[in-house]
Amino acid sequence: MRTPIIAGNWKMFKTVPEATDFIQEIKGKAEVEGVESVICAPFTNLPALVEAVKGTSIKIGAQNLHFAEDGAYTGEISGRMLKDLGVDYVIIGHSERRQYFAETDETVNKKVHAAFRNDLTPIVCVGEKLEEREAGQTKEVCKVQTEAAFAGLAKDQATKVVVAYEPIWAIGTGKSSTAQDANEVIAYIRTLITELYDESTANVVRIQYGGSVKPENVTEYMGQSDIDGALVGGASLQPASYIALVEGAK
Ligand code: G2H
Repeated sequence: MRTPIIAGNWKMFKTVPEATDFIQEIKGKAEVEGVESVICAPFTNLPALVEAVKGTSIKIGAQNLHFAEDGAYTGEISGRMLKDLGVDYVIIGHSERRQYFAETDETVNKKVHAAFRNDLTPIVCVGEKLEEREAGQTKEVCKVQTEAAFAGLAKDQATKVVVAYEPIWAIGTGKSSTAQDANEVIAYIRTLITELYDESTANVVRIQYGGSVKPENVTEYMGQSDIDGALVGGASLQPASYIALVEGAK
């Protein structure tokens, strides 16, 4: 009922030629019926990538946006600018942005609204730090972040949000959450959406797992009842590995 979604988060990797070569290599391969495939690339790559994926089912996303449409915000990029390029998705509130760039639950929510104003699909990241997990606060942290992200969204907007549950201690560390643990938290996030809206809304919201996902473990995550895909960093940077991830999400 929910279409699985694999999103590669390239973070601050790849020049334009590297990015377009990658698309040439995955064309026709990282295109599996019934799986949505999204590459979230640095801003500089986006125009070339939108062009490179024309005629394929691969979608392009950004990794951030500013919450205003335009204005005196040196160095920032707005949703209006992304839409103008032909971008479809945007990652919002990744833990690296929360940690290094002072992103807060409030700015995440403003950015989610900015995404919808510009007809972009937000991939909203939530997840706990290691000390929060060890203190038994995983669900509480996810609740606060999820409720803040969805604040003020109408039901039809809420159904389109993609949530990425990324326990911070599992990001880029090689330590992944077990599929069962990730599923338990993701099922909990779904109950939060039921409380905020209703069951039919919660049943269509796609919730990904993220944190050291690779071709070797993607099928285990995808086999869980509530996990609808993966947000993948390191393992999305090589064409063969990315293709295997999309195939593994079938
Ligand atoms: C988490 C993830 C991508 P990685 O940041 O969002 O990265 O797969 O390298 O842990």
